[in-house]
Amino acid sequence: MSTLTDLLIGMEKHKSIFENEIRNLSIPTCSDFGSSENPQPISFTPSGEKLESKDSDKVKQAFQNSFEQAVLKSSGKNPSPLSNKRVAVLFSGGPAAGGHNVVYGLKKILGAGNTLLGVKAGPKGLIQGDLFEITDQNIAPVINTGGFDFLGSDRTKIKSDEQFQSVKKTCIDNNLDAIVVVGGDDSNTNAAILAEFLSKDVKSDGSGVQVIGVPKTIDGDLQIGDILPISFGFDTATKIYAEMVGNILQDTPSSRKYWHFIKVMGRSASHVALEVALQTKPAIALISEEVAEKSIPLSAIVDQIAKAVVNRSKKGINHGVVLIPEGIIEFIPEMNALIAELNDKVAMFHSELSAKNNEEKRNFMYAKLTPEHAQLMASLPDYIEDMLLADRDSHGNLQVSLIPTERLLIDMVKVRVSELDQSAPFATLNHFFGYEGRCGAPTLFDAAYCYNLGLTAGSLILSGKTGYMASIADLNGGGEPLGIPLPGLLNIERRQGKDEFVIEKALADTKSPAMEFFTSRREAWASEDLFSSPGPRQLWGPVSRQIPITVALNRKYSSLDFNIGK
Ligand code: FBP
Repeated sequence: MSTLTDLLIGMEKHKSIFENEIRNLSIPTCSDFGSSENPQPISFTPSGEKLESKDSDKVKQAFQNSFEQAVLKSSGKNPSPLSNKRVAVLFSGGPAAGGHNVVYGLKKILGAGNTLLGVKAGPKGLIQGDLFEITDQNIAPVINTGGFDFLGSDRTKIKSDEQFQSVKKTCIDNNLDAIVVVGGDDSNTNAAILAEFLSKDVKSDGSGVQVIGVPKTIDGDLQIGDILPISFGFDTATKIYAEMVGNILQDTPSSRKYWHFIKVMGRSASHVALEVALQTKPAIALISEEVAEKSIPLSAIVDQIAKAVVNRSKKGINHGVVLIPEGIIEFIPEMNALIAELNDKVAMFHSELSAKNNEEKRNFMYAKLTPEHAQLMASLPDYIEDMLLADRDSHGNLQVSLIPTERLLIDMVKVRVSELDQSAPFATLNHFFGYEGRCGAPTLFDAAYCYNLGLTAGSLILSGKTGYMASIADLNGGGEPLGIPLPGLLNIERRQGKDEFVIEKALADTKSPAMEFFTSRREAWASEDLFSSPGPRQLWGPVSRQIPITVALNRKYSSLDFNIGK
């Protein structure tokens, strides 16, 4: 007879009761693909929608073989079955819940007649040629599970000639016909560039290797109106953060002693902060895009929070929650100008800086900056200065997750509250919710969305397409598989002192329905406790089919339900 300890040991290595149950969860599937268990590939036809970027002419010149602007939709027909294709899939950048189901969807749609290979550890693995075959047996344990551990991921940007040649060698050595890049804006930019580079002369007959992107990022900043309502991972991450913020909100009038300053991940855009705010209704939620648009200086942000603290204190409410988007520092006008200069100078003096300790780096940089920026930089606490000087990631992004903005705001608000009202109690705690939300088990939405993205990406490959990103639109309806031409999304942006083709991050629109709803309620949320808790995410039951509130409002859906497969 098995004992309780046997049972517990049996749950090791991803075999908890929960994990065993979710592997068997049936995954809602768009009707275009037929059944979830036995999906059939679709073929594509132009949807009538064309993408036009401000730099289209320059993109056309640079992407002569892969330039496309027409969005593709399902033709309602199945392509004549292709076989013997060898397809590699890789994860790129930060993890996001549902990635394993993209791979599962690809495996299902490619079927037994084609081979799916997994690239280990992201773009770096593609450069190094580190691939393995994905079988029905090795994928089975990761279906519906969170994380990217099946393949691993990294943030290598494929940019040097040598790296591009190594990728070509990997294609030749592994006899590849296609590569699927699962990533965010930067990784899909890389996918577009790879699609052009690999468009011909890779195989002995002079043909190329197809490249298809899949939109991943918890940040939600890879979204394109109705044709790409959201990237995968956003729903799971925001629901996890919302549960945690909801729990803290519930604690505040219980213990009645703290103001919690909670920074939430999301890099530059405030989609995550806005979504969590709409789900939980805290006293204050800052929105970076609004700060930039209205040119609100740091002192005014501090003043706004301090006044809310004092006003609530007058009503006997000495607690609250302030939600802070991860990247707000880049949107505060004076800080933005400083960071822009630092981005160029950190790139310019990279080797000199790398040999110095933090204090030496600061002093070195004061001498290189314009006097106005040097003065601003010196006025900041050391813990902020050091992070502003830290290395950018390989795509040239400031590593905003390392900047403790929540601490900076607490320090400054403390001073301002005591200036406004010395009797207002102001005890604080700070939190950063980021890594907690990226690898949780996917919500039913992310599980379904990702499986269908995998089916769409596989169908694009089997239809011979390259340079497209898979998408599922009309989430409130039955779900519509689309192919979005990556070159149509490219613009020119200045990165690390150079002009580069990039897919621009989709920032939160301050005039969007979601923002309008938020601004119509925030004063009420600031003046008294009106918070609510969305609770833990559900995979079964009445709330399991909810899409993000911001997506439903902005896409003007009539409900919060996703109806894929209904
Ligand atoms: P991606 O853009 O690669 O999806 O990454 C998202 C993110 O979680 C951001 O929200 C955050 O700023 C960043 O990754 C943190 O990066 P790292 O994992 O390298 O610490």
